[in-house]
Amino acid sequence: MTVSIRKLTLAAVAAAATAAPASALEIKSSDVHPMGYPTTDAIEYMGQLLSDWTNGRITIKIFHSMQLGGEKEALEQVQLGALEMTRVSVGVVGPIVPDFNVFNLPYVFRSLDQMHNVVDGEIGTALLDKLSAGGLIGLGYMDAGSRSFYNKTKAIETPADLAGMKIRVMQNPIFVDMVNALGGNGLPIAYNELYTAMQTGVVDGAENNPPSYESGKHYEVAGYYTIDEHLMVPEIFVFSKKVWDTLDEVDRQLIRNASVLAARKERELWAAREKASMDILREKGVTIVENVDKTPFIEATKSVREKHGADYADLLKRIEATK
Ligand code: GTR
Repeated sequence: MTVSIRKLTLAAVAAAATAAPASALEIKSSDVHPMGYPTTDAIEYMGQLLSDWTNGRITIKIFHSMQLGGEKEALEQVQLGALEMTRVSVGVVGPIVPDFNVFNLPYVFRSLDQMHNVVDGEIGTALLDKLSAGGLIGLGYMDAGSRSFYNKTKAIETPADLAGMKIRVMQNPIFVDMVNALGGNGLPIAYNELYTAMQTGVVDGAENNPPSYESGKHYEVAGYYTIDEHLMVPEIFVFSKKVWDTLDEVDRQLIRNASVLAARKERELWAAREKASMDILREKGVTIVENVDKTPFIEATKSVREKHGADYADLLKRIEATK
């Protein structure tokens, strides 16, 4: 099933060679993460491939580390065509293409394999296609593991420990409802404002995967981490439809081929980084609650799956049936 790197490269080079001379294209792409993170490194790799295939005619310039602000703004810029590309969490895509919210429901996936089979299969492709109605071209998915709670005051063992805690979530009402259903107080705040929000006590904590918690140095201000894995939200990288419509077919194919390889690269980098981040967190003395009983977390969030999943019953059944 998987197309080899060699095939994609040969096809891309052949396409580039037979094409009429096309104009130079610098793709500006943003990411909230720093260089050295799986997502930014994968996009850098994509840029190298494009540049190699076209003798430097197509390049990617990465605006990393929140240089262009948060993810909501980045998506708006891409919709307007002011920015060609961005890599974001599906968490902020739900408000643009509601079907994506099926991936934003707590405990919707049983395993990483199931999530991979969903995004790599018909469901994942159909959802990417829907993005064009929102002015975006979906290029591919990236891994982001599972998200878990962290805070500055105590080790969370059960949902009851979240009582009264202000927890930052991504800007999507589902996540506010999720934290509230667990007994906490969910507050939507942009990622680029989170560290300060925790430091100054605007919130008591947040939730994220180990690489984000570690690379954002959030453990410095919130040293209790509970591996309850309430969300497994994939990420996507998208191109501006406005710009895409001006590109010729050859360039689009080159970008598509490089995207397949970039997504594959990120998946490899992700698995390694997740382990490395957990090691760093242990080394830094973070209190990590592992082997937590997930049952009460799953039960407490049932109402969220029911409320926000109601319009997508068929889609959810197909996800459930995916191995
Ligand atoms: C990270 C994700 C980012 C961003 C961030 C957040 O895991 O990679 O794209 O969504 O979480 O919590 O805002």
